[in-house]
Amino acid sequence: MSDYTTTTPEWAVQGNAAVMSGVEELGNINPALASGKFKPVRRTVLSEDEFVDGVSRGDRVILSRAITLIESNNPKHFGKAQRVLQRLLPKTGRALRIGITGVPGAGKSTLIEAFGNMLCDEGHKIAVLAVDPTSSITKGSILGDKTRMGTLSRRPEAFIRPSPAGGTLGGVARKSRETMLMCEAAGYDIILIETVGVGQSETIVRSMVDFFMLVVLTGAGDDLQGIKKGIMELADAIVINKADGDNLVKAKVTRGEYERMVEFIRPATEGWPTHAYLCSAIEKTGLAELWKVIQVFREITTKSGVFYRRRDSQLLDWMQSMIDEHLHNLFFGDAVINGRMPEIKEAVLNGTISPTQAVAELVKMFDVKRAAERQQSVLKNEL
Ligand SMILES: Nc1nc2c(ncn2[C@@H]2O[C@H](COP(=O)(O)OP(=O)(O)OP(=O)(O)O)[C@@H](O)[C@H]2O)c(=O)[nH]1
Ligand SMILES: [Mg+2]
Repeated sequence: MSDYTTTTPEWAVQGNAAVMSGVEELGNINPALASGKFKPVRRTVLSEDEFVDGVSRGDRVILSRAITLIESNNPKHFGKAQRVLQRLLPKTGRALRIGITGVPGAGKSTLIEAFGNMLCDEGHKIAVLAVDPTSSITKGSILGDKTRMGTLSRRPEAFIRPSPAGGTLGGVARKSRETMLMCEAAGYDIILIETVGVGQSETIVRSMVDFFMLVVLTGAGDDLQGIKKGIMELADAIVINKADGDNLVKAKVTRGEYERMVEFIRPATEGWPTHAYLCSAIEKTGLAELWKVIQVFREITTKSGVFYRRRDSQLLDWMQSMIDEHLHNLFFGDAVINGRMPEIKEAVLNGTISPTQAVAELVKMFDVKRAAERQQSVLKNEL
């Protein structure tokens, strides 16, 4: 099969390599190319076998390309990506998946850098991913955060990948999950996923990970109001970062306040009480303790069965949400439905028919099989 990246210029792929190695800005490469100084190099097409073998061997360049294939919106790449992933599935599921959310500037990236380095020192292989549904505009927060992950991005044991620019929320969720699986198949045993705590991205990440932490700042008074109670209910740990220098005393007070708050909140994980912890990503304090907490969490929840029960329900929820989105797109993307919708809406507003009757009529008009045929290529893009 020769359907992959025959025309992808070298710099487009180097964009990812640059993030991993922390060598050059993407922006430094484009102008040179535009000026005609360098000719774009045509990449060889990798076969399904080469993808599977390369990822299994932990080849970072091939892993990067496999993720690009997963992220591609070209329907031709979709089938190939799925076949590669299918073959790699037996190698997935062994990593510990950790999500990190928090307000902008809380120190998530700095914490990941310090925490990731510590884990690499202990012999782990770390994959750092980002989920940022707005990344088509910002080009992925991690790209901008490269300076905060400078040392981690240069380590051979670490692999850093910016958020997919998926378009739809469902697209970003699917691509992020499959990217995580690819990294697991490549041998990364700890996956760290950063997301800004806005919109629905934290819910997406919670539904992908085993352990979820909320990074907050000191000065609880203002902060607590800025943090949605809903986010606290998703967290297995609340990490008060920047507990250093003059801030330390304040951080301890903040910790007490969060401790009192979580008493009134249902824990995110059955049998695991959420607590607040102090750390400083800059001074690298509290990180070893945090890691200990996560290990105890894994031990307890594995023993109780909650760990793998959550994984199972995450898989089924994922499938369910894709079915929902699929059917939604099929229905609302259907030409017949679209054609009749204005007049039916009008009839509802006029009081000629009830909303219930309107739905019954629309559903009667909806020919699933024909709509599916019409929508097939569109759906492949959006899945
Ligand atoms: N004093 C102190 N400053 C810190 C600490 N951690 C992060 N910072 C600083 O806080 C600022 C924001 O840090 P980031 O790691 O970019 O925060 P973030 O949560 O990833 O931000 P977004 O990606 O924009 O959401 C930077 O200037 C860091 O140097 C810490 O432990 N102590
Ligand atoms: Mg960040």
